[in-house]
Amino acid sequence: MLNIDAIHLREINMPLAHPFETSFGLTTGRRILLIELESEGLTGWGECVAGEHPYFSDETIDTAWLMTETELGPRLLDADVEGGDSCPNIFRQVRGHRMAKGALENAVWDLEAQAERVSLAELLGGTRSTIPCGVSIGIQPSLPQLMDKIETELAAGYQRIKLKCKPGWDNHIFEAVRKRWPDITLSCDANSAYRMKDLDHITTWDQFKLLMIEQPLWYDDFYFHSMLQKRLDTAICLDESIRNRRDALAAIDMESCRIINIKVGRVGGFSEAIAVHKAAEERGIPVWCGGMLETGIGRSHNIALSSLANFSLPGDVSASSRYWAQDIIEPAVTVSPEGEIKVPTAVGRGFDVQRDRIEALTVRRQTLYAKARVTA
Ligand code: OSB
Ligand code: MG
Repeated sequence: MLNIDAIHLREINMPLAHPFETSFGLTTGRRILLIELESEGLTGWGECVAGEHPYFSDETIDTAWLMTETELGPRLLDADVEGGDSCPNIFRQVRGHRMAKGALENAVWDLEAQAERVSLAELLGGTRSTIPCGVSIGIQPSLPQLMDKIETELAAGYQRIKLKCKPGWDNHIFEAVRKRWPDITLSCDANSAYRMKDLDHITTWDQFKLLMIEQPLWYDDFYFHSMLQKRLDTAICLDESIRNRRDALAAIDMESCRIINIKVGRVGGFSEAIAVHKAAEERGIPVWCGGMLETGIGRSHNIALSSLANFSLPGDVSASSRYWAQDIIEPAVTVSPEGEIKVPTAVGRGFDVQRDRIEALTVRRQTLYAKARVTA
C-alpha cells in the first residue's frame, strides 16, 4: 500500500532550445504541469503532456490543472492505492482527461518503483536494455534548413527520421530527402492535416518508401483511415486516434493502420499504455513510443515504457539537448552513436530530478493534502 500524503502541482515555463512547428502551429516554449507525490519520505514525479492550446488533443495544461485539483487529486488522496495499476479504477468516474490522469498515474508508478526497490522499466514489465531512437523534425522555414537538420540528426546516430508534413510541405521535401538519402528509414507525420479530397495525392507517397505515414486524416477517425490504408502500400500509423486499448483493437480490426504510436499521456497512463502494447503485440502490430516535447521527467518515463518487447520500431524519444538548454533531470538523456538510449537499471526512473532548477522555472503551485489517516 502506498500512503500518499500530499500532491504538489506546479506549472513550469521552459523555453525550447529550438522552435518546433507542426501542421497545427509553432511552439517556442512550453508550459508544463508537473506532479509531485509525497509518500512516507519518497517522492514520485509525473509530467502532464497536455499543451498550452487544445490543438493536439482537447486537453490543455489549464484543463489538466483544474481536473487534477478538483476531481482527480482528491480521488487519489482518498483511495487505497496499491500501485500504479490501481489508478484507472480510482479515476474511472471521470470521463476523458487522460493526460491529467496519466500524469498522476505515472507519478504513482514512479513512486511504486522506489518503494519496491526496482527500476521503473522492470516494474512496467520491460525487457530491453537499450531502446532504438528516432527523431521528429518539425516543419522548417526552408528546404535547405530541413536538409541541414536531417544531416545533423543522422550524424548523431538517430535510426529513423520523421518529417512533419502538411499540404505544401510534403512531396517536394520527401523527394529532396530521398534523392540525397535513398536508404535511410524515413517516415512522416501530418497531425491530421489532410482530407478525403487528398487521397490521390497521399497515394503518390508510396514512391518515397516511407516506413509509415502518421495520422494523415482526422484526429478522431478510424473509418476513413481504413479506406486510405486499402489504397496505400505504405503503412499508416495512428497517433491521435488511439485513446485506449479498445481503440487499438478497432483500428487493427478495421485495418486503419499497421503500426501504432503509443503516447503514455494520450492513453491516460502506464496501465493503458501497457494494455495497448499487449493488444498490438498479440495481433502482430509493432508499436513505438511517441513524444510530446517532454522534459526529462516525461522522457525518463518514455524510456521505461519503451523497454517493453513490442516497442520494436525506433521511437520519438531522443536526447534532452534537442529540446532543452538545460533539462530538469541529471544526468540529461543522451543517445549513443548507434542511436540508442540505455534503459536505466537503478531503482526508480533512474534520473535525478533537479528540484532547484524546477523551483527557478515554477510560475504557479498548489498542494493538496490527504485527510489525517486513522491508524489502528
Ligand atoms: O504528433 O508526434 C506528434 C510533438 C507535439 C505534439 C505532437 C507530436 C509531436 C512530435 C514531437 O512529433 C515528438 C518529440 O517529442 O520528439
Ligand atoms: Mg504524431
